[in-house]
Amino acid sequence: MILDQQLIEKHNNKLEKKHNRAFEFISQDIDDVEELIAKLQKFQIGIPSWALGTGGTRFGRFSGPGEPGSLEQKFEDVGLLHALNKSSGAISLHIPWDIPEDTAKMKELARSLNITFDAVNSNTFQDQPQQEHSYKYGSLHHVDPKVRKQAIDHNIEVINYGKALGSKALTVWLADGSSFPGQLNFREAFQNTLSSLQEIYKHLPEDWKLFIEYKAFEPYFYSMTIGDWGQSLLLANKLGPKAYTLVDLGHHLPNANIEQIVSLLLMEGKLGGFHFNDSKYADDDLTAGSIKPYQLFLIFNELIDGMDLNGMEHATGLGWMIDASHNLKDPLVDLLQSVEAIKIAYAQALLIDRVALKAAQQANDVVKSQEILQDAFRTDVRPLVAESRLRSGAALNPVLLFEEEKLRDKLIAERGLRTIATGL
Ligand SMILES: [Mn+2]
Repeated sequence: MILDQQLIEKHNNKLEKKHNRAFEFISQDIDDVEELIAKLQKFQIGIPSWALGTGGTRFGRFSGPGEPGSLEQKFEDVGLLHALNKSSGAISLHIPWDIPEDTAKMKELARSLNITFDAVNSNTFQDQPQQEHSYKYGSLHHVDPKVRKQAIDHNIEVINYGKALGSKALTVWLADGSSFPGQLNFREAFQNTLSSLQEIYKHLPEDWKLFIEYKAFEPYFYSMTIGDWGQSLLLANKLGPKAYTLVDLGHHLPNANIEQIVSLLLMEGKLGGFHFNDSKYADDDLTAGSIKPYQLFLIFNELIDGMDLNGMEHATGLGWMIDASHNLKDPLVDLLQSVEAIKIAYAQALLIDRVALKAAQQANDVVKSQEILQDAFRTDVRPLVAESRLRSGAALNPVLLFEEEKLRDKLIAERGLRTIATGL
């Protein structure tokens, strides 16, 4: 479905008066509001192809009506999101759930929808029907070289799809680990993983990045072979300059200080990408900012601080992507809410008085440091984010427009009630 631009204009006209009042009010206290708005306009968050259908849990999946039944329809959904918020201008493909058979046609479709290709993702955590060897006991870390070879070849195939589409990064997340003490020789598992990644790295084009994602537990419950940022960083350092660590917010043990991890990875020049989601317990796949918005803000504080120090462009310096697909909300509305929460946290972090914060830190002024951070966090920046959307030709309130115009009903009318998207 292609969104009629007139619907956005009609929606914006209705809300503009109230919005203008709110925007003028907040603008008075911001030194360079134009620069801030320009940064917000540029900031794009990639949408994963597997988040466009309702996510399941290990107990079941309750698919919603009108889900995208093909890769083309997934592209259209991302195009729809991007038309609504002008902040979701990229799609991240997961192979083999979403194989672009005709890459020229898919590129053309993406171009027509004004979206680009984010990192491509390999999948060696499930067995596919025609596959020779099983990944039951892991993939790149496997004790059997034949299994490792199969997993390496799959990753090279994913790179080739990405090359044809115009992606610039491969994300590797491994479900390799063990569930019982004694099952694995940790050292050999790590060394096998390293040598497998070295093979994949050889096939990475010069201008590509390899993102190594870690996860503390699940699907294995005793050890994960790339279980934390230390193990990921170790691999990235051994692989070379094109390899980076990728931080997924849901992949840590409870109460981990993710902002500190982000800070140190940026210091080492080894933070490559980011997967946004939120959680109460672990990898809950909930909407970004729905449970711990202050943590999200503190992470953006470190991201901006570290990126500015390294002279990195906020919008393009790291791979920004949502990785969440839960089982209750309409997936498109959920993604709109996630993008909004991410941009709110980014805008709040842009408001931090960094000179004053530095001075307070140097003076060991603990109270002042907290006041400076919380002053930014407690500022209602929604009019700034809305203004950036308005100037980009998007909707002032995308979630409201989606509901008012009954966009899901229109998708159901096009696709029917029973289409089911590929994914978890
Ligand atoms: Mn992830």
